[in-house]
Amino acid sequence: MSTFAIEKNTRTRPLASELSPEQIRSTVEDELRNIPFIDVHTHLFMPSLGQLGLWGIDELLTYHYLEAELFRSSRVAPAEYWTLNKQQQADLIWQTLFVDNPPVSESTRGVVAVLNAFGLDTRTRDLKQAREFFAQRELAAHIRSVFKLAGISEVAMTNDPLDPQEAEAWEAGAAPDPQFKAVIRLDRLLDKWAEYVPKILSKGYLVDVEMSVNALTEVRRFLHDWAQTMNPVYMACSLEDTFQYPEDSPRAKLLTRAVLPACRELNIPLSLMIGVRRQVNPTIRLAGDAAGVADLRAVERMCSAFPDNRFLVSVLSRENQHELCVYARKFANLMPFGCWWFLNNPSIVEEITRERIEMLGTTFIPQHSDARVLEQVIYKWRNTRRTMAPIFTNSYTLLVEDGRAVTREDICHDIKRMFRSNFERWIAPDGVSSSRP
Ligand code: FIX
Ligand code: ZN
Repeated sequence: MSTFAIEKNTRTRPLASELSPEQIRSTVEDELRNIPFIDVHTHLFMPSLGQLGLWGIDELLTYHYLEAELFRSSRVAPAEYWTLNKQQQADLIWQTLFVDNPPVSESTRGVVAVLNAFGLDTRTRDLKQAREFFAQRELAAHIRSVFKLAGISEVAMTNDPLDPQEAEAWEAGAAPDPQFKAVIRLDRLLDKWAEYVPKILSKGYLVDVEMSVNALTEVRRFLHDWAQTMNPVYMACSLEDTFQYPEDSPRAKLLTRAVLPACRELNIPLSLMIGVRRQVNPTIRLAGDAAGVADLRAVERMCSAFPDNRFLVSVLSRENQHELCVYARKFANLMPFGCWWFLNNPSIVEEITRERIEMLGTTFIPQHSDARVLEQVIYKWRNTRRTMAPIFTNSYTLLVEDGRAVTREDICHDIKRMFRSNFERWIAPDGVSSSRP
């Protein structure tokens, strides 16, 4: 009961569908389970992109998150590990992280959850059963089954037009797939301009390392042409913790004079994922990136300077999260999303999500999976639902305590907004610059 004395009982007759505090938790859990989510950032690939798509037990176990954990528990040095083949690597990781030691970390427990979801032995000493299971799966049916288990309807991919293997597949006419939304990934263009000028020239775009006015126009044409091929829902780049904007760099010129204008012309958002410290330990390859506190004044300046652009922003440092919420209160063209990478752990997801709700209501996108291997969406979204349920329950309980009835329709509305329509409106052709319904 509220601690504030109510001068007079102004409550109107209770709503027929008004939830009691006890009913709120179960209703939140129901709606989290019933509503299919959109996964707004992954490294998954539609089946027509062929071998780029990763799935099955050996890919699950050689995920770079697990490789980082392996090197903390195994005497095998990275240099030796990289000489092993994929199955040998997976066997070593299974033995070290799952047999020799209980798999209690977020990423190891995730593999257990995937095996369990398919009714496979989670205490086995070898991978024979799992390998036989995945070997007999037909990919299209497997994808449908995985999406259903994960409670997702579609995912956004990460598509790099400067990746030779991927570009070739798209140029060969890879069939689009409504469950896999394309996203033009810009890291190579922005971070390795001089290195990729010859490649872009070879495709018929008159660019130059000095980045003449004409070159920038040609980059916009390059982006428009790839947008024609991929039909992207947004463009994206990851940026280091040292990212500054504006800055006197090829990256800033490309963002200002090519990428942001192209996004406006295509009416799609730009996703900025800020705070990575690239390759602090290159001996462990993809696992070698770390996190750093970024100067979010760069986000402030971009949102302010480009009011007609819509931004999706995720930051990698826990220390930047509160600041990002404050900026989202200042700029309606800024949509915070996800608990990225090293933040995707319940203890931190809880803190981030609570402060977002307290400051932004439901005008943000709580989570993305960042899945690199298909079946990871099963555990990443299961964990998200499990972590979010008490957070949302608390928010509605407080609302009832403070004097406003809550219904199932309210809860359904908010979950749909956070996990679907905030994104749909952000990428919509008639895109709005806020998440107003
Ligand atoms: O830049 C990104 O998209 C990051 O998510 C990846 O580079 C990173 O390796 C990852 O998969 C994190 O979950
Ligand atoms: Zn990613």
